Parts: sequence; structure tokens; C-alpha cells
Amino acid sequence: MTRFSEVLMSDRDDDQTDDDVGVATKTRPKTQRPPLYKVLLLNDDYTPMEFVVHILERFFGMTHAQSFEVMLVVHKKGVAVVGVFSHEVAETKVAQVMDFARRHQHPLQCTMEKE
Ligand code: TYC
Repeated sequence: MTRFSEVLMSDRDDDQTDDDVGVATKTRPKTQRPPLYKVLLLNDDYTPMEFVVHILERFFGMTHAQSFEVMLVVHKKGVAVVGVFSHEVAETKVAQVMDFARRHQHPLQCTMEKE
């Protein structure tokens, strides 16, 4: 279809007219997302259940009910993921848990692994 405006402006070097929507062809540079790390809590026979519940509330922002549930999963299954974080935050959580457990003389173990 030829429009009057197109005839008048036919010497424009741009072929696009107002109603040509066009397709975006710009390539999107690949963005890199930082890897995430799972923080794992391990079961043992000596750390009191209430202590583990307290750890989950204090360092992982869980409610008492959530903490109790997750503690029971670790108790029954041996291990559970208690959170997924950036490398730096995961490292901090592991250090906080290990330090708190050590200061209270409980053998609780907390580790991290790449997701
Ligand atoms: N198994 C411990 C007990 O019976 C409780 C416990 C739960 C310990 C979770 C560690 O990560 C843990 N007292």
C-alpha cells in the first residue's frame, strides 16, 4: 500500500513509516548469574532438638513452626537444605552456625555446596 506521506517522503533513507512496528533484532548480551549455594544442616545424636530449632529461627529467619519441621526432617533423614544463598551469604551462615554450636559445645555440623 502506498500512502501519500510515503510518496512525499520517499527520499528518506529510512524505509520505516509510522505504522511499521518492526521486529527488535538487537542481540541481548548474555548475562551471567552468580552461582547459588545450598546450606545443609546435618544430623547428630547429641545436639538438642530445641537448640537446632533456635539456630533455624535465629540465622535462617524461620518461624518456630517452620524451624521445628525442618529440624525434624534433619533428625529423620540425616540432612536437609535449610537455605540457598550467594557464596558470600552461605559462607557467613555456615560460619555463624558452626561458631554458635561450638560456643555451646554441641557437635552440630553445617556445610554448603554449589547448587
Ligand atoms: N538428632 C538430634 C537429637 O535427637 C536432634 C538434631 C536434629 C540434631 C537436627 C542435629 O541438625 C540436627 N537430639
